[in-house]
Amino acid sequence: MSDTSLEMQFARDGYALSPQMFSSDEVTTLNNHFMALNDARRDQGDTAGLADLDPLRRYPRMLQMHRWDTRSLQFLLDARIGAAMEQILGRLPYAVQTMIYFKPPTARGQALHQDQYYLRVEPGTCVAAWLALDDCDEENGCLQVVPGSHQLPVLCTVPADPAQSFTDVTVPLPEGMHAQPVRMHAGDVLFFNGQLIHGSYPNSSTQRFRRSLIGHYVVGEAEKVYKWYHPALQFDGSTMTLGESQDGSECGVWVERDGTKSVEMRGKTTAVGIAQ
Ligand SMILES: O=C(O)CCC(=O)C(=O)O
Repeated sequence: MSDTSLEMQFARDGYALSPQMFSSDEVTTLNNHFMALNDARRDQGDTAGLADLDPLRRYPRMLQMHRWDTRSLQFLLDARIGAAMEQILGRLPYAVQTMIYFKPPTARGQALHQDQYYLRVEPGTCVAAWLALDDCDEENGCLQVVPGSHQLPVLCTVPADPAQSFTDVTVPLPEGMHAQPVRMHAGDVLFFNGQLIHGSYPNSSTQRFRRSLIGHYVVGEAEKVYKWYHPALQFDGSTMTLGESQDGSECGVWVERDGTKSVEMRGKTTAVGIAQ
C-alpha cells in the first residue's frame, strides 16, 4: 500500500492498515518485555470489576506504561508511527496514552465504543496506533471496526453485555450498520480515528493470546484533552501544555425520521472513571 492510499483509506473509512511496520524480531522483543512486565507488575494492571476466575485477572491490561517504562515510551514516540501519522493527518499529533492488552485465551473483549468519548479532545479528535503483537482474527478476538463511523459525533453510551465485554458501556448501532473484523499479522499497525466505532469480541480460542500495544494521540490542532491524559508529549519527547476538557460534553442519539436514522445531539456524557 502506498503512503497516499494510507491517507486516503484513513479519510474514507476512518482507519488505515500499515502492514509489517514492526519486524518479527521487534515483535518478539516486545512480547518478551510485556510478558515479563505482566509477571512483575500485574497488580498494577486494570482489574476493576473483574471476578476472581476471570482470565483477565492474571493478564489485566496496563495503561500509561510510558510514564515509567522506557520501551513503552519508545513505542509511543516511534519515528515510523510519527511519519505515518503526519502522512495521515497532515501534521504531527501529540502522544497521550499507552495501553497493552494481553487478551489471553477465553478472555472477553471490549464492547464497541469511540475513543473520543474518553479523551474528549478539543478541537478535533484523537487517533490510535494499534500494533498487533500476535496474528489476530475472529477466533482470538481481533479488532472490529464500523467503517465510515468516524463521521459520526460522539454518541451517548448504553450498558454493554458483561458476558462479552470487560468494559461496561457501548454505543448502539442502527440496523444496517455493522462492525467488521480487521484481521492482522503480528507487526501490522492499524491507525484509527478517535470517533471510529470499534472494539472486540471475546477470544474464543483455547491456546492463542491476542496481544496488542496501543498508542493514543491527539491531533496537532488540539487545545484540550481530558484530565487523565496529561502531559501530552511531542515526538521529540518534550512535553506540551494542553488545557483540560470537562465532563458533560454533548453526545448524540439515533433518531428516525421518514424511515431514515440520523444522529441528534440530545445528551451529555458523564464523568469517566478510567482512561481507556
Ligand atoms: O484491542 C481491543 O480489544 C480494543 C482496543 C481499543 O478499544 C482501543 O485501542 O481503543
